[in-house]
Amino acid sequence: MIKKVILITAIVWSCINTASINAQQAATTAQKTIALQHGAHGVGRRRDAAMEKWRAYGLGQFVHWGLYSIPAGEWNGKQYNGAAEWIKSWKEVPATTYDSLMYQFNPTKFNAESWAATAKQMGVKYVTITTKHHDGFCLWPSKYTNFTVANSPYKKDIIGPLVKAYDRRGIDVILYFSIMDWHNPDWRYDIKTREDSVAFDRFKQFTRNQLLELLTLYPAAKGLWFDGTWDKSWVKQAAFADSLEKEMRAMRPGLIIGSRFRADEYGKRHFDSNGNMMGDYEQGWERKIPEKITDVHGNDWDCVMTVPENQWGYSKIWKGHIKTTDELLEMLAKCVSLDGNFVLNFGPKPDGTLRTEELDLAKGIGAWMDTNSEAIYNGEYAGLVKQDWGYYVKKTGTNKIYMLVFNVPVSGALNVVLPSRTAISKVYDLGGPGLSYVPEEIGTSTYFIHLKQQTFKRPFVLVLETADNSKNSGAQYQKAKT
Ligand code: K80
Repeated sequence: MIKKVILITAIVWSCINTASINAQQAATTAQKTIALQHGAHGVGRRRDAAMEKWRAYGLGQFVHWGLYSIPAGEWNGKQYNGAAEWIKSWKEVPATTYDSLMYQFNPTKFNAESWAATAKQMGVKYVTITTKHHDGFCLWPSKYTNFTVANSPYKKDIIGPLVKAYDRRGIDVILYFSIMDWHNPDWRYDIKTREDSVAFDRFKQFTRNQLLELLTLYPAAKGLWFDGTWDKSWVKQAAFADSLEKEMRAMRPGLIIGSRFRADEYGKRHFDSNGNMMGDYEQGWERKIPEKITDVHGNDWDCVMTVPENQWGYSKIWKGHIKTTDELLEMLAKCVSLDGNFVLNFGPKPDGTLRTEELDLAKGIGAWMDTNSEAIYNGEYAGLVKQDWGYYVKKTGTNKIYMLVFNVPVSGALNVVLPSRTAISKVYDLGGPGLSYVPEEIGTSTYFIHLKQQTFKRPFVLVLETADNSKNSGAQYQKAKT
């Protein structure tokens, strides 16, 4: 029997509006909370060093690599309409023929050091790498299946050298792992019969073995990124998944796991039946970005993004709109301004090299980061009213507010509204040493920063250094009586 308890939760929201930016409004809501065996393990953000570091990353890289890079979205000359890494699920592709792609996997030009160098130059602080995607092919020599890189012509482990190369450059590694496995005969979408249940029990042990194997083989990896966890078969495993999660966390203190790993006993995913997030950060922002701070409910989160509309694995042809460097930078700015990290996907080619388009984007983003990364690393929601020119980012423990400017108004004047009693002591451009501005005060804590030119080729960052103005009343602006 489920014991029902009533909890009165007092939630204090910081209320942000133009009239009173710092106004705090206390709202008290009564919430019904049910006792859960397999719900969230904690409420609120993790404050340990590993998670504080994760929170400060700002920019990350995703890597989708596997057998699917060989067909690259094409089978017998026909184009697959879905994402390239899903090609095995296409009716045109016989499952066994797909699996025999293992005998063609020979990335002779693969160089972990060169991938890591590209990522470093781009300015990423973490990388998420597919160890096993839905097709079940393992990029590490797992001893629990023959379907691994060890049985390909390449033979060598891919994950080990990548972990080493990235880690050596100070880029944290997260291991992507798909629970859904199209190769393992014990995988089921649902469990309906006794036979299904027996098979899936074997599958659960296989999954546990592989995960513990990954954590043992790659002790430098900081976290696990789960995918393929939405099917009924897995959703029904609340107790098993919960105990496996505890086992992994005990094995690796500080381990970071997103909200996509397990469901609670009522089948609720990401957020348990009481609305509390299961895992350390919200994994719901795949190819989408929140609009406003209230959308993220005070949680940690990251957004994983593709360059074309929806291709993760290497696809020979990129159809539709291809995102530009500046569009991606704007997404990065928006994510950081809303307390999230932005993770850009790369789909390496079957020979082990990165495609030119991705190398160019990495270069472009890296060049911008060289000048402006100060506004990205350790950046967080600034609590200011958003303006049309772009995004504010605040830096914890400093008096700095960054203005990431993407849209310059025809007036050339950037509007800034600060909390009352906050003055601007200095304004300067990160990209122009010596390029500074004297803001014009146009109202109470309201300023115009008049730019010195009207055309800008790239997004840029202005730093506002703020000072406490409580003693200096400054100009008195009259309020209208309405
Ligand atoms: C799986 C299922 C759907 C409906 C959409 C995407 C995915 C996988 N998650 C991404 C991170 C990719 O790995 C994609 O194949």
